[in-house]
Amino acid sequence: MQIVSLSKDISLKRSVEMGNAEQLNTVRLVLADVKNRGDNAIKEYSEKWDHVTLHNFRISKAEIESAKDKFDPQLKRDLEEAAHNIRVFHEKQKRLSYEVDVKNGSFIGQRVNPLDSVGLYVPGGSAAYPSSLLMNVIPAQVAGVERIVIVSPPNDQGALPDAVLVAASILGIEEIYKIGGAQAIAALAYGTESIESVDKITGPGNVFVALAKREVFGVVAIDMIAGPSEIAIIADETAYADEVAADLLSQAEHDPMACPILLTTSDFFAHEVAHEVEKQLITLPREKIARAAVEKFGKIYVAETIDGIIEAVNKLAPEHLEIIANNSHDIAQKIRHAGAIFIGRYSSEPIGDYFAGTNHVLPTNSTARFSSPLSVDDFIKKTSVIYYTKETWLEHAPKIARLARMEGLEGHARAVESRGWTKEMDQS
Ligand code: HSO
Ligand code: ZN
Repeated sequence: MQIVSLSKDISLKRSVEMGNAEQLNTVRLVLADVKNRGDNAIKEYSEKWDHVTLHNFRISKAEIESAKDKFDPQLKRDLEEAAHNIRVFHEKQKRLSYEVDVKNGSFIGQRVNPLDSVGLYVPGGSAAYPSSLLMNVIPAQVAGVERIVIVSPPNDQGALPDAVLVAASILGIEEIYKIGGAQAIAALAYGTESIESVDKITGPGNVFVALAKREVFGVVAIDMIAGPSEIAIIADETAYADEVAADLLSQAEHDPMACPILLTTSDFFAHEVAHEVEKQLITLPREKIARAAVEKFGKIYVAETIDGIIEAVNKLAPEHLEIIANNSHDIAQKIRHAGAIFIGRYSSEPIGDYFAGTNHVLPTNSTARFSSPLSVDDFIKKTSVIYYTKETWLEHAPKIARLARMEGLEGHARAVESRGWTKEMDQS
């Protein structure tokens, strides 16, 4: 891992491939085709890209039951405990509707309602993470979303991984379709003969899925478009080099474009960690992916002062930040921009990925400067409510009419006066 001294031009920005013109063209064609031809178009694209002939997209109860029967009971209990922790954490995010009294019995308010329906995209292949299913579905359930749909591309036997079906069934989700790619996004956005459209689409996917989500935005809502994983670790010589190296590799193994970085005030520790990363890479089953990330985007920054590191991290706004130093809590207090902060030696990043209860869908690419982890807020919306009684209307109509006329909007002024207001009533 490259060791450099910390400078001002530190950045997480990788030229993340967000699709080229040809891919965008393909996506637009698929979206239009599914919009026009519905199920038949989806069947054709599933044959072309997923190499399966589908008569029926929906996963049957029998398929879910058989996945459950084959599944390791210990793993099922682990998933259940993780789901419980995630639910407890997200319950705290629920928002209440409120009303503000205005005198004379009038009030204004904000009503909070869940979205009616959401669709979660679960990627296929080695990126099929049951943990991500929990992280997307549970906040939607806590928000009170009635209809939660899962789509996921089938393997060449036309099936979905048992772990995905078991995670879904633990949460009581039954509407699961084995379709993927841009055609699945089209089905969720526009609806087909057999799949009813949803109001919002969440979840990660490949470049075609990401492009399709961007294209249907406006017809439906979408969540963030998350980029490859990032981890920044602030550590001093009180940390253990092998543990810090292991944590850097935990995120490097996600993606060749992942970004693992260490920031330290100790040159000696920097060299120790670089050595450890090399040593551990050799035995990592996903060595190839992790090595690509480490070599291309991994860096160890050595800084003069811890304050310099804090400033750099606030600028970077990394997805994950670990702090393993002698005053970790004090440092954590000074961090304003990060997706999630893991404090101290025993808060290794995967704890957040799987189990603690916080959401692992986090802003990447420095967007933590202005956005937040996936939460219950992503599955609710608010409606404003206004109730004026006659007395309140009488008191304020002249002011409102004056403001409207100031903007040259006579129609607004007349509307508010139309309930019988006369000049004589204007005492204000
Ligand atoms: N670290 C990933 C989430 C994940 N990790 C899923 C393991 N499974 C998000 O950055
Ligand atoms: Zn992870």
